[in-house]
Amino acid sequence: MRCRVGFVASLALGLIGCTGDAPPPAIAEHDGIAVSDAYATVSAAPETSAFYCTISNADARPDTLLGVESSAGMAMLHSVVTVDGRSSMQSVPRLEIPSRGDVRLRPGGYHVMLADLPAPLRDGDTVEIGLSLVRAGTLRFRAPVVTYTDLAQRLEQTDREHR
Ligand SMILES: [Cu+2]
Repeated sequence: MRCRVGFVASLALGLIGCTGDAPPPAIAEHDGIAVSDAYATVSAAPETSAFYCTISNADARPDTLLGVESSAGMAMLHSVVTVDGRSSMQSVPRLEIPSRGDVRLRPGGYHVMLADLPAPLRDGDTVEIGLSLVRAGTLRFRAPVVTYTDLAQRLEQTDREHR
């Protein structure tokens, strides 16, 4: 068990309990593929935002993410590439989710770009996201919109507990 701080207190308060090595709770699950840590961020520019999550594969076979859809604007899978100290975003046509492994969409790496938003995303909003995979099909779920500070804290917490 990796949790050191306030196990009993957390349980008593109904906060995030210590889960040891268990994966974070999935908000969508099908055919071995599970989505957790799903958050969209408050729009930094009026018409764009980003979505992050963890995609886990409990199956012995890999799967492939082929497409993303969103109730808010147009969704595109991107990665960040750095060449000569300069970072830019690149479109990613397909992303393999390894067998018995996971892919983490995180700031500075893979992310879903939300563009052409009809209105800026605000703290407390919810977006509907669909992830289409070759084997598992399309997983649809809702993700809360949080500030970048909140996002960083939440992801840091789960990544620390589930390395
Ligand atoms: Cu992007």
